[in-house]
Amino acid sequence: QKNLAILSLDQIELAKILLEMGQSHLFEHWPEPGVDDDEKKGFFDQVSRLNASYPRGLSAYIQNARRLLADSKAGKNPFDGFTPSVPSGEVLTFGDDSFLKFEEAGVREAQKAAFVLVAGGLGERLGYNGIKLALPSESTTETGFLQHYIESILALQEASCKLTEGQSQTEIPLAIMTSDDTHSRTLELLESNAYFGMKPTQVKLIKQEKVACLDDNDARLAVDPKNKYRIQTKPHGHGDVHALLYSSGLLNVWHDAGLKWVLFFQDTNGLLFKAIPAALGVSSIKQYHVNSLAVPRKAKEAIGGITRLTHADGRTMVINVEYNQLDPLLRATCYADGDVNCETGYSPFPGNINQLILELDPYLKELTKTGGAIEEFVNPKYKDSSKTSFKSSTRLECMMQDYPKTLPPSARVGFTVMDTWLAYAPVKNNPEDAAKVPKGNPYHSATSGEMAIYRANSLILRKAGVQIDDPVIEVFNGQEVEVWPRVVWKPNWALIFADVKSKVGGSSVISQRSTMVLKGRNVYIEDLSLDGALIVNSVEDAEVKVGGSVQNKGWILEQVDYKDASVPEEIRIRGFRINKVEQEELNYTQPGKFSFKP
Ligand code: UPG
Repeated sequence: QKNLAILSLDQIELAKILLEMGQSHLFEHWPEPGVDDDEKKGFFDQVSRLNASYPRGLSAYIQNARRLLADSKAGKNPFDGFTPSVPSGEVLTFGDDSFLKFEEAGVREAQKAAFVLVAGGLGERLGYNGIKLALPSESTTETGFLQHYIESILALQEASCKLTEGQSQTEIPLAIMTSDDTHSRTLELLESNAYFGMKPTQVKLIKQEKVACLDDNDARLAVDPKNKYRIQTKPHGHGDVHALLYSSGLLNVWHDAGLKWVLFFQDTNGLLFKAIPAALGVSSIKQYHVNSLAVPRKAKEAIGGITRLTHADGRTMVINVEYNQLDPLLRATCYADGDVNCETGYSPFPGNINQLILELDPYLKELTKTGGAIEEFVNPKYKDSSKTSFKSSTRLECMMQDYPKTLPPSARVGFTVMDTWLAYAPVKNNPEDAAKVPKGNPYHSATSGEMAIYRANSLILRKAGVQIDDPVIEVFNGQEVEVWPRVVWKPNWALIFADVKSKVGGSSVISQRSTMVLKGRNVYIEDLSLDGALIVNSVEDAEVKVGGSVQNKGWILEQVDYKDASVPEEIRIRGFRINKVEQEELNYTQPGKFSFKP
């Protein structure tokens, strides 16, 4: 009470809310006015932020927490009354006629799209100290994830405008959700690299706030162990992205600019943009309000399962069931063996890669009602079976893929399944954990993420008629992987399969030990026989034909032990480094037509 005198009117209001919500313990240890007054004001600054950043404020947070904690204590199953079954979606086969049709439609639509990258997570499982967006997606060109994403969006922007000639050049917006853990380093990465070619105004950073931790089933907010004038906070999860897009006004801006699609994606998937054009094409042709991208899922793989849930009362929805909930849900219903592979060798439930495409208009209408609040969950670690106290404080969490849960049955919610080799290779697990993944399941490590890029590019070239040697199996950091020729190209060389087909001709051959890097829009490969390393750098207006026999010592993969602390972390976590012994490097810096044939 005595401390009220030092507070502003707004702060007194916040204090009243806290007292009404049973949070008087937060002030119990406060000394007399005059002692630590600045810290006390700092406390209210924090409370004010917590209040403003949660849809409907801190009191709603506490109420929701009490409800969810009571459900958790009572052992209430969030899927009570629902029976899971395998849903059917659009299954695409790379390179066939319908795939090509979807890709073209997707490129056409791209100029009406906005991209949203969720990158607030630190990636504790990876054990990498930097932000994941700065991590090289592969070490042949050392292109980082953020650079690759931005270059892909720029290539898409250009291709889309070209397809609909006559229209003004669109700038596809990119929003990046950061958190206190990643914000300043993300901004610095962009600024020190001239936004990787995007206009700075094209990129918007939206920062998620953490939420208050909870000490007990009454949702008493936890005092920060490091500062008695602060509430302890933890991340709320990637579901925050919806509320932030709405409260920042970005959705309205995009809507007013005539945009039609919002595409969400995650921080480390080097293959994703190979799948985006076709997936967007599916959204457009099938008129999906919500389209999730999925890949065949191995049982127990740490990716959610896309599931049809049918309630006893007749309601149904197609939704992600998170990987830790899928097995108990299946066991409790009609799948006694739980999360196991079926006769195909895969889980019958498609795996959610959390690439969501939402149609903007219905999305904005829905968020106008909900403010972007997403169904939350709580996961307290109880001290004992009485479930009356926690081992450590907990908090509410939410996931962006739970957005469709509140949609009416009339909403058109679908999903698109693509081959894993084409669409999904995240970098999440540290070498030790990756090496322990059950045999046959994907590692989701820096090693497998990089190898997947070479494999995808090699397979695409094969499909376009290039003869590519089979891979060899090698072990890096205890993980057995296929090593294909290290083929890398910039997104503006080829974005969709039709681009690749138009740029390779004749009969070309690439040996397994080879490296080929293509940087330049108009580079054409014709009757090339490559056994070694070939690097082509070419400016926009040069047209270059590369063919003939290129043979040299090439670039060699050398083993690195992840425990060797003398090696930089981004190399160590892969288990190899590239020794650039010898290469043919072609540089075209002037406009004109060129042909290379040794
Ligand atoms: N992220 C945030 N804020 C947070 C937490 C995470 O922005 O508070 C970002 C993070 O940077 C990453 C993405 O969200 O880009 C996903 O986080 P991650 O830890 O990689 O997610 P997972 O727990 O592995 O699972 C997600 C989905 C799951 C899906 C899988 C596919 O929840 O359903 O199968 O990603 O990769």
